Amino acid sequence: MLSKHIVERLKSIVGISRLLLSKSDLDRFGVDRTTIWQPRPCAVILPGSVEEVRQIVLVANEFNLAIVPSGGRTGLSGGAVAANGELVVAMDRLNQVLDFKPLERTVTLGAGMITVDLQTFAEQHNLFFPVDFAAAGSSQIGGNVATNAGGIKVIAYGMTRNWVLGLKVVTGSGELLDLNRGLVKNNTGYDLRHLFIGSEGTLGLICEVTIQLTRPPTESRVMVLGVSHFSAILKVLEAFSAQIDLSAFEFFSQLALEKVVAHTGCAEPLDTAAPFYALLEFEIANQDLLDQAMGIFEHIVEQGWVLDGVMSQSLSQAQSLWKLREQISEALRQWQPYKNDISVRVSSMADFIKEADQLVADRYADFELVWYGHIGDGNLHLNILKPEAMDSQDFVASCVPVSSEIGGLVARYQGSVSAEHGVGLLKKDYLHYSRSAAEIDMMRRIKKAFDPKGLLNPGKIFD
Ligand code: S2G
Ligand code: ZN
Repeated sequence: MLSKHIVERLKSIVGISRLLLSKSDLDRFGVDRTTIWQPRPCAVILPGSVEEVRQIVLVANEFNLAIVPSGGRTGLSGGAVAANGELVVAMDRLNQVLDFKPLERTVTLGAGMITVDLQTFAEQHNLFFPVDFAAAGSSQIGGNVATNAGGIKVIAYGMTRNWVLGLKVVTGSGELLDLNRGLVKNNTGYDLRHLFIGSEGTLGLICEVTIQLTRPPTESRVMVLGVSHFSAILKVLEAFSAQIDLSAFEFFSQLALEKVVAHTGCAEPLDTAAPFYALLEFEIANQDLLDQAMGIFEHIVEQGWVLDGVMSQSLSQAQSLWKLREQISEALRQWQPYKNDISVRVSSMADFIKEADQLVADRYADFELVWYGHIGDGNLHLNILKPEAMDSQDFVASCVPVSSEIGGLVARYQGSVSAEHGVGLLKKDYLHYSRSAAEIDMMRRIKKAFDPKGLLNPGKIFD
């Protein structure tokens, strides 16, 4: 509970209507898309400028008040959970386009801009922001930077990190840093912006972002292929990527498709069901590329890797096919899935999948498992569905030991226990499978430099 004095101090910065104290606001702003932790922030504050963010952080330092930075709260690892009386600093009001430089194809915007609004702004200026994922309609660009968001186009465009040319951040001690300021070339010591990208709000509050945009893709085609077995997916990836620059290479299991069809009413993509499906997208600059793609398709069918397939003939058909992949997460929500978001090097994927599939089939014999994800960049999502009648806490408790075994397997492949969703609270106990004790100690020392009192998102990533 905040003291009256602190409430007055905070109200004097943002104005009375921008300090929220009602239970409904605390519940709404105090949690992300995880369902494990109860939201218990002391208050929610919505600054209207970078200077107001700085003033809030200075007050927090004066009273040792912990802060949880908040964007769209679409995270899946508890990175935006405020369960211990923290002050939630919500960036929603910092949502304007501040500067657009057509010659550079760069745009500077407030951290609170919704991702899809940036995508739309780019399209309106015949440009393209190439980071895309299911939650883009409600996530904020500041949160995308803080979690180095990935999504469905990483195979061609990389993660959010690749598109950040400048950051204005307020550190945990209230210092304002204006990093890189949109420069393409700048070799003047450590590039501090890259420490903040992916830091999950533990080093500073991201207030403004300068983004590099790029040319829009030419006309593209989407294919959905029915694949005969898990490891054949990698054969299909090899066959296409040897000849064609892919914009996306996703996969999902038959069970994922069944859940999406039931949830959305979408039509099945193929007449014949298959154990797995590959969804790939590529630009067709000319007819030769289209012929090449058809030639590859005939080859992978002859090899027995693919049973059937469909290629989009229009933008709306491409969007319908993408919907089968993009709706998976939403379609699974009702089962409160326990999520594994893992990655290994693409060249190790075939061996890794064999071992992982065997491990989880044995250890999760009684649960429904849904495999899907961005297999083209080495990222697998494994969702364990909670049986309807099972208590949530018991379910999570039964998944934890298996997650440790999966973590051990990931470690053996020198992979990541959090490919794109971040560590937050959910993956803290598994961090050591992917980061050495020396690295984690170094991260603690870096945090000490930027947030000496440990006020920013305490308990996230590591203690
Ligand atoms: C995806 C979305 C989050 C989830 O669909 O690629 O990253 O539910 C996921 O796993
Ligand atoms: Zn994903």
